[in-house]
Amino acid sequence: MANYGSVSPVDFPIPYKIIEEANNHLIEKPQEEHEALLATLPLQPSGTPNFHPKQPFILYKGAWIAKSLVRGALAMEQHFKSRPTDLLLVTSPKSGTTWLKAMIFATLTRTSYPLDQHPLHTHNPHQCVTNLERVFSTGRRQIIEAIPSPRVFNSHLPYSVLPQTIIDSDCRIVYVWRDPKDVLISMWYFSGKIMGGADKIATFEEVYNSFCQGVNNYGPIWSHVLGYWEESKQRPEKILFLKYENILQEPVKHAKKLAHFIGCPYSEAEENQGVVEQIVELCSFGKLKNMDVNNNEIPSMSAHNISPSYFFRKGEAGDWKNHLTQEMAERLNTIIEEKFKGSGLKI
Ligand code: PPS
Repeated sequence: MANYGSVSPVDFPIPYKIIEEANNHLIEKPQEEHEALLATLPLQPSGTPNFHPKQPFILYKGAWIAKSLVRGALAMEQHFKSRPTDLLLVTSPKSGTTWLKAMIFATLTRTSYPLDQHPLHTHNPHQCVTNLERVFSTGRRQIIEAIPSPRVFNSHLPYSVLPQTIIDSDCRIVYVWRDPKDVLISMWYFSGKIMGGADKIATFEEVYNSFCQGVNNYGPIWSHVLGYWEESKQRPEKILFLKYENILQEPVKHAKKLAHFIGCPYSEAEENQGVVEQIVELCSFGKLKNMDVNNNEIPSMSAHNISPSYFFRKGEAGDWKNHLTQEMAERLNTIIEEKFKGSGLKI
């Protein structure tokens, strides 16, 4: 395999983990120059739960974000240089990030590897596509620069927090959102796994109430969705706006749409050979959930009490019906419908 320790020309993305391992000498001490600003930002209201007690949410440009990730966003604003060939997947957490990381990565690399030897068999989707604000918060900005084009990243940052370079450049954004009620349930279970029981920190009712107030990871969720929705209406060539439930319902149609948007549409020959269906299958919940790579421990994740298996739970639409009372569902729906009013968006 080529040496990815320096920028070498390739025409497909390399799993981020391989680049990081080849460039680990570039990791720096995280920047501390924004500490004064961080100290002035409002802390989450008392009584609102947070599953990372050492990482309170702070209010930055209208969004509740864990402190270290605001640090990452500030470092991105200062140092990140977007390239026109960059591709950014943006989601509110628990909205389909893992799935779309796999889909985007597999789509872009489909002619680079036989599908049965594809890197997704040996790398978790999060090792293929990394999160920008997280790597910037951990002193890895030089690694980001060392990645050969085309680069693929993900971010959970709201549109209002994206660095100007991303907004101004020709790079493209794929945005995925999901019924917030299912986001809440998915978040509850994920946090529970990390904490060895979510109710060690807060009751489900407390988490629900906080979510309804907009105080959750990168929340409020309605502002997150609306920010990208409004911009995608203005610049459809820049932002592809997708919904998790729609992809679940018609995966092949969405796989084609995605490939077209990211500049590598399926040829007629590929379609006739069933390549679209093969990519959809490779990235399907059932396939990824059962791969060894998504069940074995990964040291960098274990350090944060995360197992790759935590990213695969049910992979369905509507699990909220098993957890929310009708009253709870109606209250959250009403809040969101009110916020979405006039935008053309519906849950
Ligand atoms: S994270 O932490 O933000 O990266 O989490 P994210 O991947 O956005 O969300 C996790 C939920 O996505 C489901 N999932 C999938 N659904 C469909 N297809 C595939 N391939 C897939 N992979 C992960 C996962 O099960 C979580 O949803 P829930 O409702 O908890 O099952």
